[in-house]
Amino acid sequence: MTIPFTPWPAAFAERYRAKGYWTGDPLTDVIDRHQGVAAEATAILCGERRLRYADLQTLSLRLAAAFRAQGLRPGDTALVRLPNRAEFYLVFFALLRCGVVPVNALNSHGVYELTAYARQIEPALVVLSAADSSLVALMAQTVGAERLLLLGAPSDDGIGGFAWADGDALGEDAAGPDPVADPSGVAFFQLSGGSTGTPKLIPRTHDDYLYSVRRSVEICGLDGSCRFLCALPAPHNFTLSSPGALGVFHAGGTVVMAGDPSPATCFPLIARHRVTWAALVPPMLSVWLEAAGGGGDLSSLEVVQVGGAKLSPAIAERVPERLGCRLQQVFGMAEGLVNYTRLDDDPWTVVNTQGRPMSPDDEIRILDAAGHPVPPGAVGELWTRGPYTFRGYYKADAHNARVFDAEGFYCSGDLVSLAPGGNLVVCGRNKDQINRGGEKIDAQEVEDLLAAHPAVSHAAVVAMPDALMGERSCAFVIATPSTKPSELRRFLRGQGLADFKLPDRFVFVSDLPKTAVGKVDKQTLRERAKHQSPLSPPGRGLG
Ligand code: AMP
Ligand code: DBH
Repeated sequence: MTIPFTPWPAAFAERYRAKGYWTGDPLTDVIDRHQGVAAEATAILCGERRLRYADLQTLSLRLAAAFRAQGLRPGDTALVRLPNRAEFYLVFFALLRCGVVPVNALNSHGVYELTAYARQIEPALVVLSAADSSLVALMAQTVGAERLLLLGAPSDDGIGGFAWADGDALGEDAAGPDPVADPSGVAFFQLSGGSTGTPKLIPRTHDDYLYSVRRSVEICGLDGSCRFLCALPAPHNFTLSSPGALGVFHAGGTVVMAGDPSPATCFPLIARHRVTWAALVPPMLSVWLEAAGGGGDLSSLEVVQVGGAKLSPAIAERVPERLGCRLQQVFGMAEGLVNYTRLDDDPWTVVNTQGRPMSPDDEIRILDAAGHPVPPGAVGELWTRGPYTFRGYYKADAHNARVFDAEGFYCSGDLVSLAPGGNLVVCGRNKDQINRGGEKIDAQEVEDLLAAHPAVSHAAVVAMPDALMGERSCAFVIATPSTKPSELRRFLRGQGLADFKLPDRFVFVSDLPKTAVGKVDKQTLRERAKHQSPLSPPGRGLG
């Protein structure tokens, strides 16, 4: 059985192969290519544990054998939600080896998101932290305890921390040789920020994802000396592949796991392990810049990458002096296209632009509302296609018909302009989404959940500007007079919605402004939201 997905047309696939982008290698190649002496190098530092490439290979093979012994087969799917620990990669590579296709949910995702993903993929396996008891209870009902793998306390023996929820130990018997993965098929599902009310899944193939990783490594000039701090959530496309942990593995470097991106957690890790690279979202960069003067040896840092949300030039400018390293801006999307400022770009480009596409075969169009190219330098909507940009969301035909044109270009919903040198400047967005410090909130998703509250007759969620986070979320709500924000927050939490999606501000109104065609006028609400102050500042974006 294989996972259905929208393939690239044959002529494109042929071209991408002929140009050497798609090599026909499985994604596990990023670790398996290190054999002999090279396999002795340190792949992961996680707490007090050190995993060599040889360990990563052996342990993921053992875990793959345990999955097969449990009856998992190629074409099955898995739902995984793990914290930033080495085991995340062990599970990921083990699943790739068996041809089991995972959704790697963020650790901030709750019951609501996991249920939505499970509904779409009908997982044959769920992997969770044993500590997440409410999720464990729910998922035990969904897949059965014998298909629910739980991660407990770290164990020296690498996979000793795992056990099946029914109490069985991991099977040791290899149920036959590894099946050979079809590299042109789906390796895993990446997550979309979404803007339509239902979390969307992005099928990524071995061929396309491995190319994006290899090309990222090339552009960033990574080699075995790289020590990369994985401080944002490990499954995020940025931290996984731009060049992220997979890029560092490919280059033979070391990934240092951080539980969260705060200076309190990260600065001691940077000093202790002589970290050279880090990837951050803009709010975290601001916090790092503030904390950098207060001690902590950051002298090993060579490059800090910033992406996920727009970085203001005023903050970008301070990086070299405050952190003593170079800045790289990264404008990417889980759907594919990734733009980088190059390490040898002039300072103006690095500070003021979000970089340019990484592949010579990334095609971009900047179009006005009527679908015509805008004049050079003007703002328009970004459309793209290329060797690692997907051709369709999973099981979402109606939505795909709206966001792809007849030539296979994907509409990112970002408003951009073209700067000198082919660099893009992100100027805004044309999708119903809030970008809260790199964490994307689908407005409709929150609106639908709010509208399910008996006291609420209508809700509209929009972004409001915020000095630290870039944006926070503001919900305009028509509700019965005594309704309190705390009650609505409790209600959303009760439905298992991720915390970062809870509106930062509630504004109760008697009416919502409408456009000429009778839709809620979000532009007017965004203007009104600019004058609201957030109630509480929980969290600092992705992490
Ligand atoms: P997702 O679809 O959830 O992977 O989110 C991708 C979106 O994040 C992009 O379409 C942009 O809206 C936003 N994004 C990512 N990186 C940047 C950046 N460097 N500057 C501005 N927006 C960004
Ligand atoms: O925000 C993103 O999705 C993102 C940011 C930077 C991304 O997917 C990426 C780099 O690959």
